[in-house]
Amino acid sequence: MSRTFNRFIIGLTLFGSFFHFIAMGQGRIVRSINEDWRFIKKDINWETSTEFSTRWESVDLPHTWNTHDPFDERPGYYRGIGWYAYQLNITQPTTPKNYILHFEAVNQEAEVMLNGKTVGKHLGGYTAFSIDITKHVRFGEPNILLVKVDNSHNEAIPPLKGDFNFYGGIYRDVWLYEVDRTHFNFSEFGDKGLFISTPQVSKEKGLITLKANIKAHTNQSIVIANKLFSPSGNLVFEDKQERNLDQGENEASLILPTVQQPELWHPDSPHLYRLVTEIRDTNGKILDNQTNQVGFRWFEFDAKKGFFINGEHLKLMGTNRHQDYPGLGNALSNDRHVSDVQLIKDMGSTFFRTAHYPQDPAVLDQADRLGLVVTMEIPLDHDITDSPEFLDNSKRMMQEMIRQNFNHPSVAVWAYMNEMLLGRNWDRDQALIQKIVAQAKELEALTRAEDPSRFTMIPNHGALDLYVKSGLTEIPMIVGWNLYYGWYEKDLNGTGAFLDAFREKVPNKPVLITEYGAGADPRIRSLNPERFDFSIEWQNIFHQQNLVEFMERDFLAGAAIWNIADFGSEGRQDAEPKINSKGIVAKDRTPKDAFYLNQAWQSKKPVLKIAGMDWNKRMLHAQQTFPIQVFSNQTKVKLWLNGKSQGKKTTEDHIATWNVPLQNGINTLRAKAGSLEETTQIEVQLIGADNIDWAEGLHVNCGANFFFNPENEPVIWLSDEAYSTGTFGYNGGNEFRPRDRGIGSDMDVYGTNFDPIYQTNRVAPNAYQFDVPAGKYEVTLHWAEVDRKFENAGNERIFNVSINGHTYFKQLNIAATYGFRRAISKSLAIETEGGLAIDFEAIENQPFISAIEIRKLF
Ligand code: GCB
Repeated sequence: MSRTFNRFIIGLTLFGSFFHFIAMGQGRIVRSINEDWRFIKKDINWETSTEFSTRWESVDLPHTWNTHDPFDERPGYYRGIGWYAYQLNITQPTTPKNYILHFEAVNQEAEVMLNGKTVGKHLGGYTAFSIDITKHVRFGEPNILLVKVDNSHNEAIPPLKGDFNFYGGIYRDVWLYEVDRTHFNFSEFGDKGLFISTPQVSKEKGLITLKANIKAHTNQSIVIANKLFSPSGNLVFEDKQERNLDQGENEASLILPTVQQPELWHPDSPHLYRLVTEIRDTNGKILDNQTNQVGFRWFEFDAKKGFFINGEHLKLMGTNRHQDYPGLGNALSNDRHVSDVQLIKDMGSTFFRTAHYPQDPAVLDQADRLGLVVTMEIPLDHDITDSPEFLDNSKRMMQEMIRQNFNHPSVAVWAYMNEMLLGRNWDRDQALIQKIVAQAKELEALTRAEDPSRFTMIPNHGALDLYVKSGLTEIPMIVGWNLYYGWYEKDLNGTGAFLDAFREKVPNKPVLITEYGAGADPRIRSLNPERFDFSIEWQNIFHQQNLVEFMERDFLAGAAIWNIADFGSEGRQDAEPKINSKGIVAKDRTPKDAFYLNQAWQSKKPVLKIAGMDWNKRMLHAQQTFPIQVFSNQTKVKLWLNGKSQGKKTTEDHIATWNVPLQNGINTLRAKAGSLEETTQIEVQLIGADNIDWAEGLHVNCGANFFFNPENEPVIWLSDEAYSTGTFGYNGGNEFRPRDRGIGSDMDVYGTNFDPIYQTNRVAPNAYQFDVPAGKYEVTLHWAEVDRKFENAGNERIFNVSINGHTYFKQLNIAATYGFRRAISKSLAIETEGGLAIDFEAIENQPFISAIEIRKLF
């Protein structure tokens, strides 16, 4: 042992535990090695490094080093090298054993060293890999396991791009297997050496076939014993088949006894059988064993009629799912994975897509248990590299994904390539498009060869003609479309027409909507929702319209919402920068309205939910009535406001709407449909002539059509309003609409977490008028220059601002003085005999204002 190594061991002896494996012929022993690792976020030369003991932090797996840096205001996050160390102690077994390390996923390149020797490497961040370390294990003394992890951009490894964070680290579980020297092979594809198929299933009969890959220590005879237990735990059959093995790897195919009248796996009744498979020696001693769940079901996708399971039609309605949680990055516990899948089920869904990569084994186990049909894909997102390495890596990922997840009854579709033609143009990019098509063909052929029992799919973005022309729509068995009509595309009603056009152009391919979604920031609410305002209410409108279009089309096999939960995406600059807010639940999994709306459409259980339940503190501009919606799958719903009936309504496409006279103070809303009942309380403050509490303060989000309620803040920012006597409002000017897609800027505004205040502006107002009584006021004016037209020196906006005739800001030049996209606030103490008039006078270009706060001091 080298000196360096000794020193390293000394540095690490505080952690690690001894594994006492007791060999009793009971088969394999499987243990996690997640606790008490050491980690350093930089590259080291481990042979010469002196930092082992002092500078490494103690971490548990799952772990990522990017929990926070993708979310700060600095562009980028650490994509580089990190090192992990673990001290593995293994006692000498009584009979020789093999030791296999199994990493569920490491993002994205891993080099594993044991006792100073490289024992394995793996490329790709979303699939598992196994390493047989037997030869390198030292019994009874510390074994030093080092893992070098690199999440740098690598042209040869998908994904090259993507609207999600490529968090680096050992972010899923690591396991140590102790097995007999003859065992199910842990192949180079990260699988467990046993592939279960159900090639014949009907209501009458179910047939299970097995392909076992067994590594034999020597030429020997073995028995493969299978026990199948029914969903209720009764033994269905016991089967034993003898095989002669040659030393090394052996393939064994087995046909198991037919199961009569199998209990079928279906979203409504996900019956799972348990199959215990053992390798025994001829004396009956168990050498190795594994247990798998088996589901008897059959799937069909039809271009005209959609999806069928076990011969029954089922519209696959569900969501997409990313592995992402605030403060954890991608390093979620199995409990969190499981509860996300539960959430999908709770919504009444029957389906989800693991976009854009294979996910944790816990996800698929839960999908099997809950009866959710899954489409799973490799992370080939938006771009390829035209290189043999890239294609080889993609193919390898595909094989790994398929072999590792083969036994899950929930998986119906294997997919690869997401939106490959986004931003491409046939005339300009024809050569590249053809290369993409060529890679697609190879992946398709490989997938069909690996698993003829499932379907293949490519999800595309909405450029119908381009995909058809390229030939990409002809390659997979199912075509997926990511459609954002009413979000990226203006036309809210466009989805149906798109689908019809596709059906006409490509009549023979089954079709799934693989994504549809609209961003919604739970802090933003609107009575006049519009596309791209990030209001909860626009998300509802978007979902409602799309759901109507989907249900009208029988040929559509199903649709998956983008996304079940909000997730981190460092490049995004939406209302909450760095977050993709198209989730129907928030980052912390609090449901948004759209969750309940979808539940009303999808669930077979009775649903009744008053929309906006979590918008329970409202400051509203006084008006006669306000809309209240109830989402329900019941036909008739009755509503009461403060004990007074508002009448019974028939739900239309699962929504009933009333206009109700909300009052100042607490409003109690009660909805009832049959025996279902829901009550909610909303505290309302109506802002009207002469009833403004100026001492409490008034906050106006200039240029905004929405209310902004920052979390844990006592403040509600009001939408912008034209002036009316006795209240407040603007006089002249326009909302800042820099893009054709909607209100406000798409920019991360620095120096604030309240970006929606600064992303929207009122441009060229003549004045804002506040009809305050006499007194002393604090007036705070907010600005951020977020209009790219005025970013550069020489073309800035310069203006004066006066209040009640006095010019407080002369030649104000926000961009030049404070910088572009930087939030600033200026407070003034002002005395008035009554009224505050804030006037804007242009000097260069048009003046603007982001927000105004008025608070009476005395
Ligand atoms: C897409 C992508 C997905 C994005 C989504 C969005 O089409 O497939 O990765 O996150 O759109 O929100 O823009």
